[in-house]
Amino acid sequence: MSIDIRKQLIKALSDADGEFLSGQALAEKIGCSRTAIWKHIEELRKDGFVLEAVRNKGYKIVNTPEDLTESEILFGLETDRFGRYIHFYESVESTQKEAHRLAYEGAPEGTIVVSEEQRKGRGRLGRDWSSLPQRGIWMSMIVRPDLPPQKAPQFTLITAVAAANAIDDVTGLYPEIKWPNDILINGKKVVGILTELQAEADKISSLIIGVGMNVNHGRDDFPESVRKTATSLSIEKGNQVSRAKVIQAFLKHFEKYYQLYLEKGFAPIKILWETYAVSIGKVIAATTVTGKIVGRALGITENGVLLVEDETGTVHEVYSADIELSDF
Ligand code: BTX
Repeated sequence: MSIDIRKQLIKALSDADGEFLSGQALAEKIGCSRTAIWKHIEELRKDGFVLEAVRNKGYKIVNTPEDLTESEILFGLETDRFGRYIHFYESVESTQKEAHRLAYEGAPEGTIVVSEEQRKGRGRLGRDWSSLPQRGIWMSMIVRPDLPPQKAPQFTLITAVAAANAIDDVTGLYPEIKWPNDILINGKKVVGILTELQAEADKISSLIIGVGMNVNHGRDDFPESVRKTATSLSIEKGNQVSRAKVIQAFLKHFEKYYQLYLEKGFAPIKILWETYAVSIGKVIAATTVTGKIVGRALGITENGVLLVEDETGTVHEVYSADIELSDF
């Protein structure tokens, strides 16, 4: 409902073509209270709209948040390969789906697919990923390492380190990684990572790594189901964040860590990962496909597998799970 008001408000203000519209006129037009208008105006400001308000005249939009474009991503990009081939869309079902198709067709390593909106963004295990237009980074990357498929999960961790590092660089915020694929700020999810595989026999043919990052969402932008657990960079930072800059920083760090991994293996990535890890040393509940393990997270192995020690002292190797951090 409130997202609707917001949309109508933006439409009314842009249709006004630079003329002022009073709070009363807007309230009547949209069919809501003047307080609601005022609240949404404040939300728009937080999201980077520059609005002028004049007593007895009303409001007008002076400037809108920057759109994400291919040239914005390329301008200032410091990588050699990653992000050099960009497939940019206004709206797709899922950037993963597009990247899979491109990978089958032979797209080179470093190709990225970015969309302003995903109509059916996906998480792990068939879950949904909310991907509102213009608010976030909805991106998939094609990576073609010459490695066996068992190594694929390590790429989720390399990606998490690169994303955490990019957030840290661009915003100065303090991101934490929750094994294996979530990045949290102040305990709330800001990034989700989805690593999918195309393999032939015992060799990776390509990895499709999806990164979903909430960047310029206001609180009301999230669907009710995740409003309490999700956050965005702009909510945490208190101002608009350039999506292009975050993408550039992410690609730069990913390229660097990927190279490091190819040269030195997982050990240096593990150290970097641990510096951002939130779950290590804590009591957690890991829900796997076979059941729930409650215990202390000891750390990750050289392969990126999570080690959890239960109360009997048995150490479990967890390859894939949903983790709850709690005070059990
Ligand atoms: P996940 O399975 O770990 O998390 C999915 C869960 O996260 C959902 O069930 C929901 O509870 C919550 N959630 C949904 N949307 C959001 C959001 N915007 N912010 C915070 N929490 C949310 C995580 O899966 C992997 C997500 C990858 C998304 C990228 S976007 C680009 C690429 N294309 C695509 O379709 N998926 C990937």
